[in-house]
Amino acid sequence: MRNDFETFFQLTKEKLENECQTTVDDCTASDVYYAIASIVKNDLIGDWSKTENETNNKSAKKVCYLSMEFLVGRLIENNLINRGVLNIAKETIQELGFEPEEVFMQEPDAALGNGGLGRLAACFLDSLASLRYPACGYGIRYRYGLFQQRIIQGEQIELPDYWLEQRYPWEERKFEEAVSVHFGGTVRTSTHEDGKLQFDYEHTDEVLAVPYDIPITGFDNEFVNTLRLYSAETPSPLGDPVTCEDVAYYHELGHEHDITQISGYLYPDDSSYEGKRLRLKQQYFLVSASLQNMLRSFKENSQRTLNEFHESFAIQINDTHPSLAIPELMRLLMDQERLSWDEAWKITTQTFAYTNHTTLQEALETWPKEMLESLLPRIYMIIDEINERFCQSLWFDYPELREKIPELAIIADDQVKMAHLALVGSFSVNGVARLHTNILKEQEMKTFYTLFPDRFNNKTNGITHRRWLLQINPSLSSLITDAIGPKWIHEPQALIQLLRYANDAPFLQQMDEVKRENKRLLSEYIYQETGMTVDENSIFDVHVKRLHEYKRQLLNVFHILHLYNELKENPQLDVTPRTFIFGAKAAPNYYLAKEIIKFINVVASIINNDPDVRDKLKVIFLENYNVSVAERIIPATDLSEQISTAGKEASGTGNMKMMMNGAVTIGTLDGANIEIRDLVGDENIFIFGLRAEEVQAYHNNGGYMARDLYNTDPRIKRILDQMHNGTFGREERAFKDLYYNLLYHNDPYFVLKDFDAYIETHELVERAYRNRGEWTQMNVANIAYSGKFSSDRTIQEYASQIWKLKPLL
Ligand code: F58
Repeated sequence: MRNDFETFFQLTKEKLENECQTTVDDCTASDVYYAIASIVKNDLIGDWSKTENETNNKSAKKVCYLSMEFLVGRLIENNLINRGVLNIAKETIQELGFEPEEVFMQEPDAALGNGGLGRLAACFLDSLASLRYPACGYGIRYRYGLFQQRIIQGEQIELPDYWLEQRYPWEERKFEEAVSVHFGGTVRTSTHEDGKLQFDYEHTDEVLAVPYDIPITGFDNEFVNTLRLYSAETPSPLGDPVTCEDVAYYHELGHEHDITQISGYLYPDDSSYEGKRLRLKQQYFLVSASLQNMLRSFKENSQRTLNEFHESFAIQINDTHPSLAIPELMRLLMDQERLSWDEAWKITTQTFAYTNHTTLQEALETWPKEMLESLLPRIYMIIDEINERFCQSLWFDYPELREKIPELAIIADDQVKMAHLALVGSFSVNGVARLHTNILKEQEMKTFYTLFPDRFNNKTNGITHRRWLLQINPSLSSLITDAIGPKWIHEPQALIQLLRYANDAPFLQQMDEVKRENKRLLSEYIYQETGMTVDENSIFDVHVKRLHEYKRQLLNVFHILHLYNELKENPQLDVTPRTFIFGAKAAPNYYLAKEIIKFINVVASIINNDPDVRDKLKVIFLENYNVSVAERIIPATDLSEQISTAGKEASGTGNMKMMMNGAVTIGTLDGANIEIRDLVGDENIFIFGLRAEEVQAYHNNGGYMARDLYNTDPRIKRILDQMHNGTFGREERAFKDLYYNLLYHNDPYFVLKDFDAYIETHELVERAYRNRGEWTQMNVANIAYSGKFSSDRTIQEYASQIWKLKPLL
């Protein structure tokens, strides 16, 4: 595309007329959005097929990223930046009488993920394309993304997220590449003419997996990868496209509903893992369709033999959710391609790599044996055989581990343990931050680590600095580029050069102004969303992430209440004004998490309406936290709350996004916070609280009594009593369950234990913030050292150390 305004404007005009049936005078923001998306799509389509053809022609190895979640958010601005036309698109929009933001907002925020795990997958796709690695993301095209959250009288209400209501311009339906996925039925065993066993499946339910492809553009290159999302549809009995009669026929059987449910909605829960049949169906649907697609493409395009499949594909499984891919590849290689078990196993175990994202026991997936066996009989047979062979090898090759076999087995107590399947069937298993990987090796997966020491490796997470700095914080990005040149956009480690400016007063002054402006913009948004005005000079103290007890939003609220109580007692107290900003969704069935949301909102309403503290404290809960809301909040953050119970947050990625935008972290030594601290040094971060080893020691040996703290620390007693005696709710029972959990269940996430250290550390924050010059220096240091947390670095490590993948130049 010619990158000049005239051409772009002319193209937009033509699109409006030809595709939107409107004119430059009558068009709406939505028309302009579709017109511009269409220009970008046309512009990239040639590069898209070129990328695919080149990958095939050069027999280049490709990585396939299998994930139940891709939290992509909006693509329009990202694509305009990547294709180098953002500024002329903005000019065009303004010429047509609209604000760019108004037009970009027309795109639905694709919320096909819950949080960090899904967003990581999206950042990885961005880096893969930007670094020219052949790659494909495989996921599900959920008709409903993560629920939309409304807060009504302080409580979370979930509404369906029907994001496909209007046409989604980025996707391409590829019906000709649809494949069938089979569920249920029975397996008949016989002897094939080649003398090997033959497995035939009878009376199965067939589901059609129809791919929808989304282009993933690289930054400032002509590289375009694919995100392939599968939709579940009813197959036509004749194998032809579905007709009206077929639909009626299936409808009658209630079939269609069951089938389309498979890509119906995204599951929002990891507070406890319950075997849900529909989720199991989703997982198999995803992996079966993806693997059939890979095999088909391999046979069509590759000169290699099947034994070399792993030279063409590396498959990364994002947590255990897609781990049925392991038995599925075995099935396809044996039953369809007629390879022997040993041949198939060799290929499979050279192909798969598994990433773990959690050590929370309750979040580890297991499936009831009967459920798996009845839904996927052949897959169950294969898992059973993998398990049998694994246990045999333990028995014969590791006699010292014999007593551990029940603990290590894939199938035990009538449950199938997906993490064990993933560990046995992959050549690599990685954690997502140094501490997390060490916990896997030394605690959670200790015996597996002694068995397979070479499989374990760490890949500290990263985020794409192009979206999370360049796109969302244009004024800071310009300031950085003016100071150190544009190299950082391609090589984020170059941000380190900003250290040269750490003592440059005019630069620090400009940094401060940028932050102020970003805070002003966020204040406007807060006003628009909540009707609340906030003090732009206050500390913007931000806690945004999924709501989970281990993330300890409750600890944050206790700090707020502590300040409130202090101010009520002594209204003259000299505190720097603070605006506490929360954003969080709770899984709909996670009762305590929803109570915490309610608690935050009740505390907010008391504080915000109390004239005694109104100028000093404000508490804002922004509803429906999602990628787009994060994009507004992060550039305006002063203080980044990363206060999980040590050992529980695998990595965290919000911590990285905030750091990269200059925020200073208050956090525990958990996940990637540790690596942030290692880089910026203790002088540029506020660390407090129990360490992971201490938390573990309390778990193992006891020795912590929450009640003792209640009895000895009057600040804690005051807050808990308020929670319990109705101060924060008219109902007699208000927040008693949170209270009971702390006192009677002995504070499982050590909120009270870390309270004192947290309060003290916040006092240090306040002191530091008052010294504007020093605070801004901390901001600079955080940005300067954030290069390591670019997903480009993470992807280069995966590519060279796990996938053995080369960029296509
Ligand atoms: C997150 N997991 C980790 N899970 O909590 C976070 O520390 C890490 O940085 C991130 O992965 C990326 O590695 C996470 O987001 C989920 O969203 C669950 C997935 C399964 C359904 C319930 C939510």
